[in-house]
Amino acid sequence: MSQTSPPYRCGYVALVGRPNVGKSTLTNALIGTKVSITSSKAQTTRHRIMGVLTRDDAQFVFVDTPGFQTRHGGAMNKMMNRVVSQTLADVDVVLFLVQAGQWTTTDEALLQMLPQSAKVILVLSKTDTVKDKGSLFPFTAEVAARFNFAAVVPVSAVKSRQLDELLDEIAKHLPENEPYFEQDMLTDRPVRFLVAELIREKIFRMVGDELPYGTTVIIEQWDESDAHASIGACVIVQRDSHRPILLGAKGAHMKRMATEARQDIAKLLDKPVHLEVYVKVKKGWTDRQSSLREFGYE
Ligand SMILES: Nc1nc2c(ncn2[C@@H]2O[C@H](COP(=O)(O)OP(=O)(O)OP(=O)(O)O)[C@@H](O)[C@H]2O)c(=O)[nH]1
Ligand SMILES: [Mg+2]
Repeated sequence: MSQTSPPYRCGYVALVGRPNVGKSTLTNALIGTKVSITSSKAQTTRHRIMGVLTRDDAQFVFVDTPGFQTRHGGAMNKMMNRVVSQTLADVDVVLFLVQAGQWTTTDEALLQMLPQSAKVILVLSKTDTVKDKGSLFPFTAEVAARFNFAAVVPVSAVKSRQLDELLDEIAKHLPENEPYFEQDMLTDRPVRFLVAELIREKIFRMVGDELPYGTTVIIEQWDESDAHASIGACVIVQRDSHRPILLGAKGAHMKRMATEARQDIAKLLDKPVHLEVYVKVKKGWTDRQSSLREFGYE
């Protein structure tokens, strides 16, 4: 770096917001790679997931978080909310996502938790869904008046609108630091985790509302050579009655989900994949701390 170039910036940037507001889609769009799964169902993300973007002038360490919610109790939901509050305490910049034109009591609750210690940028998400753009001005002014936001940026992750503007705005507020990670680092999550998540994503996307919340995926077998990978994954459900729903008639439903997951995994690993998926019942696992730990939840 020459004497005259501006100092390099690097820091942690959390994405927080109510379930389904578009945090994971935005994380993936900002770094340009899929590190976090997405679906139209609320509470898709369950872990803190890091995604790194390295530019010439700055390195952004994004931290995608579970949707913060105030409606459900249970060990799993408490754990997910805890991830949000712990992440907020530990970052340089916060992206507070609010869906353009929609303000809810959950947004209000999260607003109360925003730290004074970090720079908070108000991000209005899914602007492509708003037909009357003019209506966004009063909405934006009203939300912007509720907190000392460092900036307000409307975006559409799906249409890639305003993403560079958002990155430039974030970069201004990152501390001066040398990059924390190698340039080719994309996430801190091991590839096995990403594979389990891709399978969970298909379940979230392809089954009805009653099932995904009591479901998790464990990788039980992994054989990989240069040319090929053979993976065995177990889907844990919390009720006997969930097994036939997941499998579908003659296993057709599960077969479809496994096929879609296998295609994504083959792309991720860049080689052909043989994927076997089976189902086990573990009653009430989402309410037990010990099961959460056993299945890799923090
Ligand atoms: N039209 C439109 N849809 C979007 C946009 N961003 C996200 N979505 C959709 O909104 C839904 C939720 O997106 P996610 O990225 O999974 O939301 P999230 O905030 O991570 O949700 P949780 O992990 O459940 O808290 C998905 O169906 C996305 O395709 C956007 O910019 N425009
Ligand atoms: Mg998410």
